[in-house]
Amino acid sequence: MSDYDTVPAAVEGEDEIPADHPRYQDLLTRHRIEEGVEKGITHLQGMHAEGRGSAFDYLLGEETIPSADEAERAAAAHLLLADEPVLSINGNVAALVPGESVDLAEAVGADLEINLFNRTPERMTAIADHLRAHGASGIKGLEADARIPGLDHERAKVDADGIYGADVVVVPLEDGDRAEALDAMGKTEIVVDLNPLSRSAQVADVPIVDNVIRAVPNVAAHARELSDADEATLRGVVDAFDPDVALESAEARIRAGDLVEE
Ligand code: PTJ
Repeated sequence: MSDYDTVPAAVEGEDEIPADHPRYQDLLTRHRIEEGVEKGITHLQGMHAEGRGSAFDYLLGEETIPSADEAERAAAAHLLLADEPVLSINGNVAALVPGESVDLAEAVGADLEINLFNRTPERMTAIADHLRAHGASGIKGLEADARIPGLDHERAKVDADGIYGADVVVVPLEDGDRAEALDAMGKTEIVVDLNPLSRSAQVADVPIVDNVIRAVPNVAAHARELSDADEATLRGVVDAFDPDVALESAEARIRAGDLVEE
């Protein structure tokens, strides 16, 4: 029996969540998503997406598995090699890892672009303000002066000097349609998705099967560690990574069902 018979149901701020609670990370994630919805950043559907993700995370053991860490290192190398890298931000990512996304963008010289499935001017503004409050500048996605070919929903709207022109794009918590369309455009795609069977993870050059809350800071840490590496070393990291092996390893871990204690 854990010291915590109950989960704090409603907290005013995340510092009220006991850091030694066995489900701390899950509680923190839930709290940030709830706050994101209240602030008009996260869409209500984002709660559903989070619930799905958290079930997979539970089965993964709520930790970065070794194959995900390798993927995060390969992602860092891709981003450092890129000419025009862009990190795509939706309502869940903005709520869960705003400061961490700004930090990763700084570490690899990438732009942040807001791209929403449920796009409204109000949400675009709320997310841009939220990212700026966490230190972002030059946020892209607001112009929307280009379109991803073959997509008939709001996620097709991108900036010409952002996602449209990017060579490497990080797409966390993606819907499969856009991941496939970006793949068809020839982009190098780094996908963060806790479901190794999702279409986005399947088309990614680098599928990261990890919680975005752990993945984004870990890619930044790898990027800082690799920042002095020469091009040949970075290419070596990229070439050594096999997306199929990473996906198989994550699926095997989930199917092993070695459940963490509730
Ligand atoms: O903010 P918007 O309007 O762009 O909408 C964003 C959502 C997430 C609602 C939209 O993209 C959506 O509906 O996504 P899906 O199709 O539900 O896919 C979300 C995927 O992300 C699922 O495969 C989840 O398993 C995964 N996921 C959820 N939470 C996390 C996650 N992956 C990593 N970290 C998480 N915290």
